[in-house]
Formats: sequence, C-alpha cells, structure tokens
Amino acid sequence: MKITDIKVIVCSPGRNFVTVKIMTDQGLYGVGDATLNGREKAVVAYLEEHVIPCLIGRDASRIEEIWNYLYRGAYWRRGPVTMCAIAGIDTALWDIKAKAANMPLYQLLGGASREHVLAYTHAQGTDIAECVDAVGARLGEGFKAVRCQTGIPGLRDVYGTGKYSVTTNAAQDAMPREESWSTPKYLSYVPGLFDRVRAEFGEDVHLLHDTHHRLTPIEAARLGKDLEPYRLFWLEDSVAAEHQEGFRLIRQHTTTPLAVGEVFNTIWDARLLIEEQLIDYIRMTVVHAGGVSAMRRVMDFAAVYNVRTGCHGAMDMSPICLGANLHLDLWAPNFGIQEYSGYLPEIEEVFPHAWSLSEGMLHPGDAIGHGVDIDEKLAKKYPYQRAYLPVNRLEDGTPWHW
Ligand code: EZ4
Ligand code: CO
Repeated sequence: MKITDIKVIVCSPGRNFVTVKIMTDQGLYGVGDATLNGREKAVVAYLEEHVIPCLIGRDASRIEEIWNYLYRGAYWRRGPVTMCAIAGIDTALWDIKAKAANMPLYQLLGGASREHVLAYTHAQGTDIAECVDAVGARLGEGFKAVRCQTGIPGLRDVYGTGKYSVTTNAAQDAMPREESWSTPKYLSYVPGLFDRVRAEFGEDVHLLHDTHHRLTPIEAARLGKDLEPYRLFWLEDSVAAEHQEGFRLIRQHTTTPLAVGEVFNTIWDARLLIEEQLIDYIRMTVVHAGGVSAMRRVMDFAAVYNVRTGCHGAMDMSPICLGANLHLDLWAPNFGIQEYSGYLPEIEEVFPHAWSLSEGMLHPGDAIGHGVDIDEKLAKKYPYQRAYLPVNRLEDGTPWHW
C-alpha cells in the first residue's frame, strides 16, 4: 500500500489544531494529531518542507521503519517540533494499518486489558470556596477523579484557574498574557484546599493536583509532605524535570505519589525517572511523544519498573490524539488514569469520534482504525489564529516557569 498524498490541515474551532491526513493508493486514509500549542506553524513548516516530500510513494505499512527514518534520518533529533511532526505521521499510519486489518487499533496492540479507562477531569476556582463548588459539580457529572486547582489570594491569574484558564476553556491569546507567581503564598494556601475538599467529599474521590513545574525539589518535598494527610492520587509536575535527579530528593521525603512528563518528547527524557522508580505515573502522550509507536514503547518500558501511565489530555490535545491514546490506555497492562478536560462543542463537531465518556470512564469505541476523523469542510470554516500560551512572572518581574 503506497502513500499517495499527505495533507496538513490547520483549523481553529475555538483553539488551533494541526492535523495530518495520509492518503494511500488503496483508498484507505488515516489521520494524526500534530498540534503543538502556541507553536503550531513551526510543526506545519517541519511537515510540509521537510517530512512530506520524503514520504510520497513509500509503503504505508512500514510504520516502524518510517518512524526511525524520520527520527534518525534528520540527524537533529528530539525536541517538541520534530516529535509532534513524527507523531502526526505515525498516528495516521497506525490508523491506516488498523483500518486495513479491519480492527480497532487496541486489537492490533494486543487487545483490551480492561473494560474502560478511568478518566480525571479538572475543577478550578479563583479561591478555595469556588474550587470546592467546582469539584461538587464534576462529581455530579459522574467523574471519579478530579484535578483541583485554586487561585491564590494576592496573586492575579494563577495557572489553571480563572476565566482564562487554558485547561478548562479554549482561551487563546493573540499575544502572551502574563500570569503571576509566589511560591511562599502558594505553599501556604494550597494544603487548605485539599483539607476542605476531603472534608466535603470524603475518601472515595481521587484527587489530583498540578504544580506546573514551579517549585524546587526541596519545596516540592515540603508540599508532598504537607499534602500526605489528604492522600492525593498524584502531585503533578512539581518541579521542572530537565534535572531528572531532582526527583531523588522529593522521593526521599514524601509518600505522595508523583507524576511528570507532559512536556517530554522521548523515552530518554524519562529514562532515569522510570529506571529509579522516582515517579509513579508517566504523563507523556501520543502527540508530544512521537506517536503511537513511541508511546507504546514508553508504556512498556514503564511497565518493567512498576510505573503506571497517566497520559496528558488537556484540550490542546485534539480529539484524534485522545482517541489514539485511549486505544493505548485500554491495552496497557500498567494503565493508571487518563486526563480528560473535555472539548468545546465546535471541536467535537470538527473531529467526529468513536470514543465516548460515561460515568467518568472513557472507551475508544470499536470503529476500525483509531476511530477519529476530521470533517475537512467544517474545519475550513475555522481558520488558524495566531495564539500563545501565557507567560509567568514572580511578583518582582522575574520570568518564571509557566
Ligand atoms: O498546561 O496542555 O495537565 N495539564 C496541563 C495542561 C498544559 C497545556 C499546555 O498546552 O498542564 O493544561
Ligand atoms: Co499538567
């Protein structure tokens, strides 16, 4: 089966998405997500200028060979732009292979290990009281696991909260919006949130929290200890993980489970963390990891060390990425949880999908392939809009981790 054409489709049904569509001479086609939030056009150029010309006429069934050709052949390896481009191609090729086999993708991977996959969603508020109400609302929708984020008194626009929250709506800024941060204020306020949420909703609900890379290892260790009484499902991205060794210190001090990895692009970004069992959940996801082939390898490697999966699934991962990820989740022996922040209705219309959510559980569906498509005609109605993620500063103006 030969690749005859590859299209890169950019659309913005509330937020930008980059989609790869691969056509073959057998009439089968596949789609993959290549969205890199805030740097979308860099991936488009990488694909159109550098990747697609090399793939026309090739055998679409040789996924592993094409992955390695793109990864090793570029010489300049790794990095989010490269790996999102490879992911778009790889995911589309798996879609084609599963369609050719007349199977849902999870069957090709080895079949289902479970009936459905546990999802967690987001609750947020500008303060503790607002967040507690939001948790109640999410539980009312049937979710069994909720990520809780609160604003901090005295700080304007804190990550994951407020009306501009990138995690709960599609807010896109034409120029980078500035948020603010104070680690001392955060560390003294946040334990009170979990105290209130546990008091209100009891022990049955799984609670998660995202620190978005802002602490040092010793600060993360203190937060982990302070949160131990509330038995979190995980504490996410407590430190920036370029320095993987930093997790040794956190690990020595707290039994709060740790998750990291949504900004990782390759298995090597997580190697030490997994081998030394410094984390409990690996957050990598299909689009940023380099596709289904790469994500399967990460999941298997993690399984060897008792590290479970907790794949990134905020709104900027398109419904195609989520769909592909759900097939891996259903298969992975070491599945932990899947993030699901939900989508705007316009996004769901542009990306018709077989996956579904019921009572806080997700299932990829039994359509052949990965079960997600793009309505190209509808996508045309939503042209690309330049958009940035926010940036972050300490109160004295110092640029800080966002
Ligand atoms: O900030 O996907 O856990 N979820 C997150 C996300 C990320 C966005 C960045 O594009 O941290 O909300
Ligand atoms: Co996160």
